[in-house]
Amino acid sequence: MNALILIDIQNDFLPGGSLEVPNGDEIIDNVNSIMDNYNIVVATKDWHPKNHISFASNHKNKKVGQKIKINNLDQMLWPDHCIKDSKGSEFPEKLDSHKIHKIFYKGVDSNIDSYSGFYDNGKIRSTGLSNFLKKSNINQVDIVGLATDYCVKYSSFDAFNEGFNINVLRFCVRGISVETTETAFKEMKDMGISII
Ligand code: VGL
Ligand code: ZN
Repeated sequence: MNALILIDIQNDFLPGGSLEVPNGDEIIDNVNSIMDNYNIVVATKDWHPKNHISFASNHKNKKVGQKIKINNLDQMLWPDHCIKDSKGSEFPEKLDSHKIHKIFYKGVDSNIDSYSGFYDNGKIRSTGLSNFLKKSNINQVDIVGLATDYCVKYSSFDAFNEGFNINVLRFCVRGISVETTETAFKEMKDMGISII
């Protein structure tokens, strides 16, 4: 049984959004075109409270793009994005979201960020995604979405470590910056993840 995981395909990560991924909108038609090839389609949503620690606006004298340490974890500071129940956190209209069987929410705790769709950055809280896939007898997982260099990368690492066979589909992912995206593809390959 196979599953397609849509990582954070949300308005704020698309051109015009508050944390836009360059050309992120190019993946939507491609993702729509493959959804019917899977037994199950699931999606993650970045889903932050307004006071989330990853927002530069919640720290005095800090700017977007600065890296800080919080509880010994590296934290990049972002513009406010994907605030729960906001327009920016919704799926884009063009996405065939009626084909999504279940949505998993990440970054919901104000005190810790969560790049992976499986666990938060401290590996403390599970989103339930892994259990859901295992209960559904999924062994093959294809990963698509935004952004290659953050949430797609860490979701693929966790999927790999959870024992799934995984592919990251290059024509259905885009990254925030060219450099970190190149590094992300290399790290994924080095781990044994196939990029197809
Ligand atoms: C993401 C930065 C902050 C992502 C989420 O979905 O890649 N990046 N929150
Ligand atoms: Zn976020």
